[in-house]
Amino acid sequence: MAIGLVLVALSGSACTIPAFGGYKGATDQGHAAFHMWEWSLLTAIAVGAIVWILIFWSVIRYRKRGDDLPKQVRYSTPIEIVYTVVPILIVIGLFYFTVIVEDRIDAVSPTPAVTVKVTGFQWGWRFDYQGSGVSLLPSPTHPATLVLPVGVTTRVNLVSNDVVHGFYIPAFNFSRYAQPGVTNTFDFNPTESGTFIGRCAQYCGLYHSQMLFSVKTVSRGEFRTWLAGQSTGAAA
Ligand SMILES: [Cu+2]
Repeated sequence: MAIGLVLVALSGSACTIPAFGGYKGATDQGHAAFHMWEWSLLTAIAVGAIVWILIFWSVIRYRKRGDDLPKQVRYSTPIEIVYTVVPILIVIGLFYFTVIVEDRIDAVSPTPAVTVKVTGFQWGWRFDYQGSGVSLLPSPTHPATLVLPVGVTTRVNLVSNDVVHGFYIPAFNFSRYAQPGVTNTFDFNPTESGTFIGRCAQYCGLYHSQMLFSVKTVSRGEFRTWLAGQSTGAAA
């Protein structure tokens, strides 16, 4: 099982390999999340570097050399203004870019090429391709595989049949609750073909750990052929 998961992880292309401690994202939305993470981390490194430099500089420059203490002051208005204003500007910047990126990730196209209803249930995932009659159900030994075309928009309508589940695709940098009575709607625009692991990210009961699924991204042509094959199977 573990070897299988490693193979699945390796079978994805370069973009599934973590960078900066995160996935680069195999969708447009996932790329946006990755760049947010990348720049937040670079900002944190820059702030950390400035703090460490200031610490070491003051430790070395003002170390005790005899009893001649430096000039003692109660406060320094310019420094206090700087260390109040600069963090506020950083927080405003992070907030601004977070809103921009979240809007990008949550944006839904009025004309998706494919619409899939994803249903979480105790304990598995069901994928219904709207307008084609194709339904993919897991078996105890074979989790279902969500097949998506690369380069076009797939709309996902996410629901739950029973309790709260977490629809999580690490390589897409994407996770969303599947909640009973609520439909969560979002789009995926896959940018590369590959096979990626999916998980339930919300502890949902006894067999939560078996709520696995796979995501396979294929070219548009391969997707059409696959869907037609599944439809014929469904009709038969
Ligand atoms: Cu679950």
